[in-house]
Amino acid sequence: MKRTAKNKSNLVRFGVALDRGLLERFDTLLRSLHYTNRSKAIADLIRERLVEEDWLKGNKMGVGVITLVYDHHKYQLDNKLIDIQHHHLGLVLSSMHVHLDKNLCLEILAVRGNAVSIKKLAGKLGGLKGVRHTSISFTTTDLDT
Ligand code: NI
Repeated sequence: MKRTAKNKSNLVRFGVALDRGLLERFDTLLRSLHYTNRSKAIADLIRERLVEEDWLKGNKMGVGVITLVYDHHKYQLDNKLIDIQHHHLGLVLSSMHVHLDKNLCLEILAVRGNAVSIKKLAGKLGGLKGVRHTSISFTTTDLDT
């Protein structure tokens, strides 16, 4: 039967066969994350994977966060970290510094650019002596999908 009502929604329903145990674990995760809608959770997962794929190709602009934990007693490390950021003004949007304890500092950088440039920057910062941990997370401003 042909639909007469105009459906402007792009929603598509499809069936997925999953292992029962896998689905139960997924539902447990969704409850812990306070998801009330399994469809939204699956759409979020797919979107996350697509964003990651675009980033890995390095050809799309994205925004992200570089997180660094470092020992501020390390000679000149603060200056080196700041110096590198000053040389990447096109990538670094903002930074936040947190004194974690007597020795450790947390530096959080909001960045915008392509994956290759941001990974390079994170590598430069994270490769300095005294940096204990570096992580990058990224997302996109292109949320049409
Ligand atoms: Ni500090």
